[in-house]
Amino acid sequence: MVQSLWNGAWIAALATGAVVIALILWAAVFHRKRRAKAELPPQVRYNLPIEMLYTLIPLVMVSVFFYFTARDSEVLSKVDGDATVKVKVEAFQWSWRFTTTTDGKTLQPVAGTPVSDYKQGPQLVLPVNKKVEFDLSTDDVIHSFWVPEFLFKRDVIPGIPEGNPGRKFQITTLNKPGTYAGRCAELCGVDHSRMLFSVKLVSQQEFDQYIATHQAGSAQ
Ligand SMILES: [Cu+2]
Repeated sequence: MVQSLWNGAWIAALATGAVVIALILWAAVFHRKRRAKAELPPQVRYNLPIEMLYTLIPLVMVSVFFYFTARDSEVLSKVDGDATVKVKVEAFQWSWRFTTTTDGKTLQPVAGTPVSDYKQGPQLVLPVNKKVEFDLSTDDVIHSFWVPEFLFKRDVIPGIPEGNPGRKFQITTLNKPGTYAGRCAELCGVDHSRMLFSVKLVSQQEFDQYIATHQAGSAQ
C-alpha cells in the first residue's frame, strides 16, 4: 500500500515535470527573440480563462494527492482487534528499550546503552506473519521509530498519555525472516545518529524458544 502510494505520487510528479519542461522548451525554442529589433510579442495580462486554469489545475492536483494520502494513512494507522505480540517501545537519548508482551507473558526488556554500544544497538525479536502492535513513548524529546524496510515510520512524542491510540500502530506485513536495521528519524540531540537498533524476524518455533529463555523473571 505504501509502495503503491509512493509509485503513484512519483508517476504524477514525473508527468507534471515532463509537461512543465516541455512547455519551457517550447517557449524557449519557438518564441525566442529572432531579430535584433523584434517588437515585443503581445503581452497577456488579466486573462481570466488562463488565470482560472492555473489556479484550478494545481488545486485539482493537490486534492488528488490529498485524497490518496488521507485514504491510505487512514488504513495504515488503524488500530483494531487484539495483536498477537505487543511491543512497548521507549525511546530515550540516545537509544531504545523494547518490552515485548505475548500470550500473557512479558519478556525481559531489551535496551541499548547510549553511545558505547551503538554499533550493536538493542535487537527486537519478533515472529513472522503475526499482527504486531507497537506502543511508542518517550520521556525526553521527540524521536522517530523507523525501520526503512518496513516502509513505516512514526514519531515518538513525549507527553502523550498511555492508552492514547495516537501512540500505537499495528503491522501485519512482517512476513520475511531476516534482520532489519532501524534508526531514529528525528534529530534528537548530539548522538541522534547513533540511535540504532535492529529487528529480527524469526519463525514461530524460534520465537517460542526466545520467549522461553527471555521471559521476565527467568534466569537469562
Ligand atoms: Cu532519537
